[in-house]
Amino acid sequence: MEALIIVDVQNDFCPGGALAVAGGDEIVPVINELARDTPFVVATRDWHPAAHSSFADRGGRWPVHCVQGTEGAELHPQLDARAIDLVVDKGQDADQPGYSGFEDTDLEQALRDQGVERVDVVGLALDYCVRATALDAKRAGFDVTVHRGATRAVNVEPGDDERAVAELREAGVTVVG
Ligand code: VGL
Ligand code: ZN
Repeated sequence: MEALIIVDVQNDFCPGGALAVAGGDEIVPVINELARDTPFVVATRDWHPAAHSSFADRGGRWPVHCVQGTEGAELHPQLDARAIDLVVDKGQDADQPGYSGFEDTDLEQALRDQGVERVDVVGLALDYCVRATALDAKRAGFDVTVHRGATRAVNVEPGDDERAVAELREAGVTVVG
């Protein structure tokens, strides 16, 4: 059994959003196509409390983004909601960045309950939450593939995307175009 994990395809990570990732919206049609071909589809949401340690106003590295219940935290409107079986909210602990969809969530249990063995990971951002989610999936024992063309990177430092891909491969994650 195979699952697709769509990581953080939310308004705040798309152009016009608080922490916009270049080309973040371009991956939506690609993801919708993958979702149609996958039996179990999970969408994660970065879902921070209004006061979060990763926010610049609290000394963190990111602008305020994906605050629970705001429009910026909603999934991108063009993402095919009918194809999504489960939404997993993460990043709710004010003291942790909460990059991985497996961190303090029941995602692993939900995948096990479905009999999932292989997971495909796509979404935003390649060098943060996609990276962390794919690495945790691999650590949990799933067979993991990242579809790079269905991701975009923040690239705070040039080359962060390539470093993320190298690290994923090193960990045994398959990265395809
Ligand atoms: C993310 C930075 C801060 C992500 C989330 O979804 O990749 N990046 N919070
Ligand atoms: Zn965040």
